[in-house]
Amino acid sequence: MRGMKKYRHVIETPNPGKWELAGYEANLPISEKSNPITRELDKADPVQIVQLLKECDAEIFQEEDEALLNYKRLYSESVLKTMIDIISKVQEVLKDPDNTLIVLSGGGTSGRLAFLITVSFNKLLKGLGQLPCYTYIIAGGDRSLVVSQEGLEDCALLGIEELRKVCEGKKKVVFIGISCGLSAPFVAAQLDFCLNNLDIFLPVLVGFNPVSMARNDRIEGWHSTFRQVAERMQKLQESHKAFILNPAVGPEGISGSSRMKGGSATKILLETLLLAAHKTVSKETDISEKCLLEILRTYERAHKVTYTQSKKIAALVKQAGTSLQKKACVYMVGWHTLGIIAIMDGAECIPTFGADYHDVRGFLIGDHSEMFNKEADLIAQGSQFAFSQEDFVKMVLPSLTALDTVLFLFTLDGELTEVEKLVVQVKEKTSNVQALSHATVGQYLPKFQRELSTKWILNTVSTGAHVLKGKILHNHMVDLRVSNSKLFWRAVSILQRFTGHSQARCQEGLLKTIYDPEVLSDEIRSAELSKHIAIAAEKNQVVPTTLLCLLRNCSVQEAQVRLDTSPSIRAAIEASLNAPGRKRGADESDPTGRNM
Ligand code: F1P
Repeated sequence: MRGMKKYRHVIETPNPGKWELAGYEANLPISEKSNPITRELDKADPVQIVQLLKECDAEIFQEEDEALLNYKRLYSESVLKTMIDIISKVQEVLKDPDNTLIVLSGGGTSGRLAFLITVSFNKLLKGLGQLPCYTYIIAGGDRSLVVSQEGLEDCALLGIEELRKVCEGKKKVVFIGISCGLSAPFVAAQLDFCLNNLDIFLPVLVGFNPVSMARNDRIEGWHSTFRQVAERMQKLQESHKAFILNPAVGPEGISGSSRMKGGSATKILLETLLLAAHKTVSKETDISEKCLLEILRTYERAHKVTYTQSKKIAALVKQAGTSLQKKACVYMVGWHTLGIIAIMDGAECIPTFGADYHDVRGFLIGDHSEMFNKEADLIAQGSQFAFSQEDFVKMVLPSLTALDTVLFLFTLDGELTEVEKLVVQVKEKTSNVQALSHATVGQYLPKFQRELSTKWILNTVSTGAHVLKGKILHNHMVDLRVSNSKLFWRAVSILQRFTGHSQARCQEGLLKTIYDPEVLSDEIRSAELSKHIAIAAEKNQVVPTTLLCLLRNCSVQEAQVRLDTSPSIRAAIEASLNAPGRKRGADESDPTGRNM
């Protein structure tokens, strides 16, 4: 029997997926499991892709099911209670802005969301004539906002150094460390530092796995694992000295792609929490569960409103897919914070799909002064770091072709002459111009929800386009860039899933491809993981090459030729999976992945 629904929902979420059952891919945390909903995503057409990802996103709002494993969910009482406890701590900081700070930190999408939320809430304070009291840290600094640099998420000491710098002289700091998978060493070390300095810091961990599923492998140059830090925090939660906000939102539509649901849930949780804190800070009344639920429901409504446009989103997926298939580009040009969402989406395509930085790119139109910690790291840093209106006009417009797709993102609130001007210029070069415009009347969504709606659409468009390009097998990112330790182990896990070989054999195969043409010596084999990653991050198609080598028992060169002469990566792998005489892999024989 399903658990009773406690709250009136805006959307009806589908029945719980079997990922909640004990034993389903038991050795993987929720954030890395494969979602049963999207198992056939690679064979879906644009309309089906949108439908499947819509269902995955709806799981964010699904309630706890007592009949199953009993994972905490967004609407669970314990999650709402933790939010209320954190809010009162945030309010103490808001009341004393001179000596205090709220720091949001993370790597990749989590760091970009830390940035976006900081920009929004400092602006809110400015509007009220108050001092800004938010700041962000992203692994790799401001450059990582535009171009992904996952390697730096592995640097524990760098995390602490950055945190020390921003908190200098502060008497009280609320530190919000975001790591969707409870996995980034950069964030683990920062939380650990806070735990050692509880007189100043209140550490808060945001992520989407239970603590028992937090990463537990050794962190290079560091004494604890992420799980050990999280367990320490868990013990301190009762005395309100540390908090963990970690509802389950279900596996990602593309396994491990935490930029999707993880990123969306981070935005929902933190904006709800901070907005509620600001709303009630000057009132005598305490914040109530009801107030949180009201805000959370506006996000749920945004999901419903967004996917009423499924047909149009599917058309966008198709067009973006066609551009990528023809080796052309997809540009997403957004006004104000919608531009940040666009940049975020483009940057993540590089590690997720092994894309080139110019395949899918976001641009921010409008004023970007006072947004960044160190704008100089981004301005005039070359084509790879292009992100602004000036950059778009100077670097993209002149070389735009008829095969490229340009998607404009804006709100219908009076700045249309600016939009029109740019559209006219773009239309001279390509007819593949689309607009995603948010209404300010009728089906109107508030700012935060407009941003989330945009994020859902862009995630679907860029993911769907790469599915159509043949970059996904079932729902696995088989061409991910092996650029940090989490991604290294995800690569090994993908190899195991599709070949059925042992972890040791898959790891050996991966190293062979990484070091090719060098022969693997014992010295190489026993080198630190960071050495393997530094080399792998610079190479293309490391995972598909290894997969082919393992499936066909062939050389790296032969695998590369096969990939080069195949219509897509997926086609090359499927041909090898079906090659005569090959043993069936784990994914085919045991969809629960229990034998991994
Ligand atoms: C951080 C992150 C992801 C990105 C990629 C590498 O993950 O940068 O945002 O998509 O998977 O890791 P997390 O620390 O939030 O789990």
